[in-house]
Amino acid sequence: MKRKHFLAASAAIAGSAVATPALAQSVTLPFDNGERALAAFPQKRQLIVLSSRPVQLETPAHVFDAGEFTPNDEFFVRWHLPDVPTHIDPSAFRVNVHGAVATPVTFGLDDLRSNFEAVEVNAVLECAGNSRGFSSPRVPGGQWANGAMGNAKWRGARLRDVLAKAKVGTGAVQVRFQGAERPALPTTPQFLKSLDLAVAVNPNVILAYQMNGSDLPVLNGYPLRLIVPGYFGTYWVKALTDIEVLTEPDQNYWMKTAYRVPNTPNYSVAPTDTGFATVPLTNLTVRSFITNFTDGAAIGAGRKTIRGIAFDGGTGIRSVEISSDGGTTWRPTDLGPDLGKFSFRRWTATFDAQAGQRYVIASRAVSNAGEGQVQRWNPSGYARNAVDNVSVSVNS
Ligand SMILES: Nc1nc2c(c(=O)[nH]1)N[C@H]1C(S)=C(S)[C@@H](COP(=O)(O)O)O[C@H]1N2
Ligand SMILES: [Mo]
Repeated sequence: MKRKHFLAASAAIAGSAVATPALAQSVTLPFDNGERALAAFPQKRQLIVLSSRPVQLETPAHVFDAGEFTPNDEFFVRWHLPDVPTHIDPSAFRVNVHGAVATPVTFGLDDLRSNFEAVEVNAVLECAGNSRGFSSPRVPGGQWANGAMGNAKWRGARLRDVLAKAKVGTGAVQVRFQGAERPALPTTPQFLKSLDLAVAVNPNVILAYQMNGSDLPVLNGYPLRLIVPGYFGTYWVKALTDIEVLTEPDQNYWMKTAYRVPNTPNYSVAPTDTGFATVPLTNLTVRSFITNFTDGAAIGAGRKTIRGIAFDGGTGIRSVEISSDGGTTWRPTDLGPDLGKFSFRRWTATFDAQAGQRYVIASRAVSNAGEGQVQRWNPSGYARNAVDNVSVSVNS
């Protein structure tokens, strides 16, 4: 992509597509205060607007029925800081590797493309706060429904190969990542995330310059982002410009204070609990979704296919079961092709819809680690993976 393309894109961001009358449409997410505008931001189709400064866009549920991969132009967007990078010159772009290394190094995009083995991984990117809007009692934070997630084919260089060029020093414990955006106010902490060294050198962790076979959209971190398969999205630093090897655990706000969960079974506490210890959130929890019926739909009678997706934090899906009686009885579904242990996995089942009846359909997945979906609550609504119900009525 050429530079002028991004200048045009940034102009459109500055002009805020939300106000464009031709795109004035809205949706209501299924919880209180769920009214949202739909808008098409640069390089994006119409997505559900959670906020425009910072840009936070949710993928509509129907997209997850169309295929196991989420198209780039329908992939959700989440930034923490309002001033997102919009002027990116790919030929001038550099990522620095420094800190506890023998030789600090700087790479351009061509270096990363030509001088490192290109690897590909299918992996789900899910925001820790995905589905937070369903928390009961409600919790503060972005009120997402289930669209702060997506699955893509990521292509790039292994982080460990890049670190090897700099030669990580003895005493290194973590690696810290920084993107190109800067806070609007000096008192706002810069967005920084760190991985333990053992995680950073996992061969699945890559610096991605492609997503689903194309450049990353600007809003998803063009030209380069960190991919940490199995980990929540907060670690997947976008518009990556800086990699620092640390000899002490990172104490910055985004590691020490934000994105932590109760150190309790299932990261769960009672809403009245206080004083519990916390740990950093790491792996995704196992989830499944019904993708071809929406809650409250009216359907025709007869034999129906129920379709959905499932994923977990990196062991893969062992089974998905469905219920059409609100969870009283369960039966197996057929799993679709295995696209890798970090990917969405399709599942299908059939059920006989009797005229005039109402069905409460639910799905529940179990990972290869034996973990299932649980009802949990924590003050930030993180890692939600409760079993979802979809109620459908059959025309008589
Ligand atoms: N530079 C930068 N990278 C970032 C963030 C950010 O605010 N700035 N947010 C993180 C969070 S919390 C999530 S969920 C994902 C969202 O990625 P997406 O916008 O491509 O969907 O990006 C992560 N990487
Ligand atoms: Mo997130």
